[in-house]
Amino acid sequence: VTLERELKQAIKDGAIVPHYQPQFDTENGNLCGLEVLARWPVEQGGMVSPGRFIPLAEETGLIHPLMEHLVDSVLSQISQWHREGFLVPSVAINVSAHQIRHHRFFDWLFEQLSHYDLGIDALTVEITESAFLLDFASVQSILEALANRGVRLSIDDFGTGYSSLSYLSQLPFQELKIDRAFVSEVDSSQRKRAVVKGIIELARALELEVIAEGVETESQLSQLKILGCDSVQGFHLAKPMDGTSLTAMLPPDE
Ligand code: G
Ligand code: G
Ligand code: G
Ligand code: MN
Ligand code: NA
Repeated sequence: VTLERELKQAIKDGAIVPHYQPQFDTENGNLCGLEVLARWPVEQGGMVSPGRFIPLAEETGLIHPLMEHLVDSVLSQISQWHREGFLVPSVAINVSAHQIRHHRFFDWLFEQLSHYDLGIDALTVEITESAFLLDFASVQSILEALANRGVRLSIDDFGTGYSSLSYLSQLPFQELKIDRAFVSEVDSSQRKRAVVKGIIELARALELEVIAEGVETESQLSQLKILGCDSVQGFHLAKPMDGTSLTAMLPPDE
């Protein structure tokens, strides 16, 4: 109850802030995307883990004001970067299974994009694979409506959802994110490597771009390049950082 009250207050105070983790093109090493990760800094340089407050926010319905606050900060940051002359790659936001059923969130999102004079291509929406386990038909129709409006959809944590692969061909994703559980052993386990290879082949057959998350070593990175992964994200390349630090990584928009 205390943490819930503190979370509510933190949302109200704007104390939960977006951090951005860079994503890199494996072919040329260029920055090709950013993933927004919510951070709740507390006194003495500490952080409340999102692994704690995101599930709490979902249980209590606070995920709605939390995400509205976060996305508003992100759009404001993107539009500031544009004004400063930077080229900003697509920025991925995590949308939970809970929230995706909440139609108002997307209506609100489209309004905010036009408020900030940003195109829909400014954002990518990441949806975790387990979101489809609940109610495939309704998630499918929501995703189709979003895709029809031009939203770039990415399937997050791929490989962990224990769901049938047949759904993948029935959903309008543009990108597949290989879960770090596979990435962490891509260079040490033949079996994990075979799984990653299979996921990439599947993605190719379905014309999806493939990103690997949780890349922590040079050896993982080189295996992923050999296997043909399009892009990579992980501590080895860059950690999530606040908007000010991220600015230094953006190229000029020429
Ligand atoms: O940043 P970190 O890996 O600690 O995040 C832990 C979990 O919290 C991850 O599953 C991540 O997807 C989730 N998470 C982080 N930021 C957000 C957010 O803004 N919205 C949602 N729905 N989940 C988030
Ligand atoms: O669930 P989702 O994939 O959105 O969560 C991303 C989470 O992974 C974030 O909490 C982020 O901080 C974390 N993360 C990012 N890069 C790495 C990495 O290289 N290794 C590990 N272990 N976690 C990472
Ligand atoms: O060299 P530069 O500062 O632009 O690199 C930014 C980040 O990209 C660094 O963290 C670096 O490790 C990573 N990086 C450098 N070369 C490559 C590459 O060939 N492929 C990928 N995916 N990342 C790279
Ligand atoms: Mn994610
Ligand atoms: Na993930």
